[in-house]
Amino acid sequence: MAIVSSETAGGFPKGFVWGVSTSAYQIEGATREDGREASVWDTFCQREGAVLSGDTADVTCDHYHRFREDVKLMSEFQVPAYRLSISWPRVMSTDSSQPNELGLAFYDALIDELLAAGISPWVTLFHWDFPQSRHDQGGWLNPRCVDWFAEYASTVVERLSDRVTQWITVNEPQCFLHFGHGLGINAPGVKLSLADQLTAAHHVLLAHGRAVAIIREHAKLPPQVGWAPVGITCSPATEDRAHQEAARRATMDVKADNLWNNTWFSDPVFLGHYPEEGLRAYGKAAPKYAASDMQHIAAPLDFLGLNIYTAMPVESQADGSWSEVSLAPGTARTAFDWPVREECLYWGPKFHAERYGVPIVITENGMANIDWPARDGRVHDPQRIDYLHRHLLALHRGIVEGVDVRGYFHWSWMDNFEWAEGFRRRFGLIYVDFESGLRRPKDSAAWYREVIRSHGRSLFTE
Ligand code: IFM
Repeated sequence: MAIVSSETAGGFPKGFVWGVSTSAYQIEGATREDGREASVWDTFCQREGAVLSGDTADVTCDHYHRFREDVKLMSEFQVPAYRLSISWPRVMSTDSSQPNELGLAFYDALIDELLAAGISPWVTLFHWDFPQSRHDQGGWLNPRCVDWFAEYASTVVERLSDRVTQWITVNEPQCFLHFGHGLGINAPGVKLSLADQLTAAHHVLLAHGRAVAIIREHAKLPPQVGWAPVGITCSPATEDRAHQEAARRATMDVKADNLWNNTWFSDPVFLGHYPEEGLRAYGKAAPKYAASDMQHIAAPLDFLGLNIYTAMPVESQADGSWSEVSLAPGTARTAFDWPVREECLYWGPKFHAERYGVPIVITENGMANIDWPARDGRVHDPQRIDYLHRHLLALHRGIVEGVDVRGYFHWSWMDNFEWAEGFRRRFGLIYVDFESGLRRPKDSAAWYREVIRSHGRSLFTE
């Protein structure tokens, strides 16, 4: 990854990467084509009441058939980098241990199309679509899942690493473990005990480490490797030192009853051990493991990807503890009810960079909205533009102060299947009519093009 220079005044550092993100399951559709195996999400979508309005991703954006059109649109909007994910059940055959040639051919064609358009592909190996057949064999709870993931990762690296240099192993382990294996409200929809969730999490960490080793050893071009946990962020109520310290501690805290935290995941990856607070909080539920596991998990990374959407304000208490601060009535919220708190892109990267000492890439940030085509046929989304503007300025502030942030990927390039929330709310810069498949760039797409074109300078002229 190019070293970012300190020329930040009025713009972003040289080499800073602008991009957009999607994931395979959310956009591809074609769930039963060309030998694709069933994913746990296909099964989950069939479960009565599991997904809002009974929506499924059988077609979603139909990107599998329309990827050329999508890449062309990206090129028209001058997108330099595109973060996509590979569908594991699409590229491994029904017994999940043999490559599926047709699935791989799809990604070959997609990567070729991107490169021909001058767009750099950032490939995520696992963004939640786990093969159903592997889940039936125990899924992430079965220690063999590490080998299964290694087979899959080797297949993808062997096939794509002559053209792909940017790799992300796993997206948001907190989400698919907490929501999918703890609360059971995302696929695979199981409710494991805390101890079992932590065992599954340990296997995910090992699978991540194996994938890093595979990429480093087998990539045909020099790779850059990272991973993309959810960057759960707390912000200080005011910039008073004590509140800043409270926010830092709250951001790195571990709650005893769930896996929704940063450090249980990123401490092993970057520091080679589970956090003390986590071991204390989880007590007997914490996994037992071989000492050598941590060496594999802590395989060095080039960057930490952070998916950050909001922040929870906290304040310091007289006894040194921290507490949540209630938001003012009427605080701006997105269509997901997530508070609009742009300071998340200042404090989140800063706290993580200070703790882990690695370059940061914002791998996701954006907002859900209820967008629709207006009578003039265009999709006006001033709230998304304002959300982005605020967040990019907050990110810039950290960069000026020395936080090493190397890139920003907007979530999402286009409206898509928002997991258990179906299609009702939209995250895209491109509006998708899910009946006809028609794409319409929203106003925010044109606005973001200007940010990209000016390398962030336009943020300071409006
Ligand atoms: O759509 C998701 C994505 O798949 C993972 N991160 C959060 C996004 C918005 O909810």
